Amino acid sequence: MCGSCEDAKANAGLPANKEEVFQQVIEAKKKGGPINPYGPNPADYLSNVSNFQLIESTLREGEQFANAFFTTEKKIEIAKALDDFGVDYIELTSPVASEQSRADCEAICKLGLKAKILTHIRCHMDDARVAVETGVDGVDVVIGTSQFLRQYSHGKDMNYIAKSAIEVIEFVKSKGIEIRFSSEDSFRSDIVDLLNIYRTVDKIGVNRVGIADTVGCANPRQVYDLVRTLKSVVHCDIETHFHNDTGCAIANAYTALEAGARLIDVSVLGIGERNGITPLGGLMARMIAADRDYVLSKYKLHKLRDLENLVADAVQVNIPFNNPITGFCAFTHKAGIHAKAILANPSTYEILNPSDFGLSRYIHFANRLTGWNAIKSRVDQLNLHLTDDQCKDVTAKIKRLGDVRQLSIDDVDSIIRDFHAEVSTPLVRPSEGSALEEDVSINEGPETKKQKIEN
Ligand code: HCA
Ligand code: CU
Repeated sequence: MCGSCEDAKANAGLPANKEEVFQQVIEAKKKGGPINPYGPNPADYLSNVSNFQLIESTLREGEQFANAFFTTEKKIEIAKALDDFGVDYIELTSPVASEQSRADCEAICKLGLKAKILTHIRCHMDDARVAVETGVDGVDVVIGTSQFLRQYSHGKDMNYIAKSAIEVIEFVKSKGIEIRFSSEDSFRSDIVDLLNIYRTVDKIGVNRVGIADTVGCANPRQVYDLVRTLKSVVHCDIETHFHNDTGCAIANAYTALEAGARLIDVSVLGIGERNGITPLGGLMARMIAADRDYVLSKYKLHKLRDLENLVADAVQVNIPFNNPITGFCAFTHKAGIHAKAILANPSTYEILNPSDFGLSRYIHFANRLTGWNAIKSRVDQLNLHLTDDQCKDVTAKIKRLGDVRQLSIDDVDSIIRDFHAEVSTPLVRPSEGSALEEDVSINEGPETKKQKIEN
C-alpha cells in the first residue's frame, strides 16, 4: 500500500482488517445490553450518530427564506430560544450584508449565550476584516467550487480560490477565533478540486471543513461516499449542509453523520433559500430514534413546539400537518387495529414517544374505521359502564353513522350516552335505533377535540 493510502486509512480510523471490525461489534454487543435496531451500527466505526453537534442557521440560512424579516428584537428572542433548546452553535447573517445585520450580530454576541456564535461570510478579506470585529466565536467561510458557480457566479479558478482561502483562514486564525471553510455546491464540484482544497485548508489548521448540497441534488449514498472520502483526507471535523429540494435533507444529514461528519446545519422548520434545509425538529426525530440518551442529554426537546411556533409566527407560516413531532396529527392513531394495539402498548405503532417532547398521543375514535377497543376506552373516560358485547354493539352504531357522514367527538359521545341510557333503562326509552342517530348534535369538526391517552 502506498504511503498516502496508509495515511488516509489512519486518518479515517479504519481498522486493519475485518477481524478487528468483527471484534468491535462483539465488544459493543457485550457492553450495551439490548441493541437498538434503529441506532448506529456498531460496525460503523466512523459514525458520529452518537456524537454530533448542531449549527443552527435560522438567523442566517433562515433569513434567506422568502418570508423572513427579523427585527433585532425578534432575532434576540430566537437566539435566546435556540440557546435554551441547547444548540451548539448559532450562525448569523454576514455583518457586511447590511448595517443592521452587523449591529444585530454584535448585539447577539453580547448576550453571553452558552451556544457559540458564528457569522457566515464570503471567502474574501473585506468580509473577514469586518466579521472578526463583531465579537463572534467563529467565522464560517464559503466559496463556490462547482463549474456552475465558478463560471456564472464569482468567475474565479481553483488557484484563486486556494489563495484567497489561505489568506482569509490565516487572518481569522490570527484573531484566535474558530474558522470553517466550506465549498458551495460541493456535490457538483470536481472531486479532485474538492479534495485538494480541503487538504490545503486542513493543513493550515481550520477547525472544520464544510460540504454544502446547495441545490439539494445529493442522495444519501452520494453523501456517504463523499463524506467518507473526505474523512480519509482531512484531520479536522466535517460539517454538512443539505438543501431539501428533492426531499432528502434529513436522510442526507443522518447519512453524513454515519459516514463520519460531526456537525449538521439546521434551521427551525427548515426555513432557508427555496424550500430550505434540514429542519431542526425533523433531525431531532431521526436522531432520538437512533440514540435517545445522547439526544435527551443535550437538547430540551419539550421546548421544540414553542420554538417552532415562535419562528412560524415570525415568518408567517403554519406548522405543516405532516411535520415530524409537531404536525397536528403526528401522534394521532386512527384505525381500529392501530388503536387497539396502541392502547395495549404504544410502542406497537410509535417509534417516538410523545412525552419526550412534552406532547400527548391521541386516539381518533370518531370515524368509521374505529374499533370497539377505542370506543371502550372512550366509554371508560366518560365514566360509563358497558360490557364488551355492549361496546361492540355501540361501535357498530357509530360505524353506521360514520358511513353516512364525518363524525365529531360530540356525535360519538351522544351515541354512547344514549346507548348507555337505553341498555340501563330499556323500558323508559322504547324508541330505539335511527331516532338516536338523528338526535346527535354536531358542535365541532372531528379534529378539533380528540381523546387523549395518557402515557
Ligand atoms: C448559499 C450558501 C450556502 C452555504 C452553506 C455553507 C449553501 O446561500 O447558497 O456555508 O456550508 O447552501 O451553499 O447556504
Ligand atoms: Cu444553504
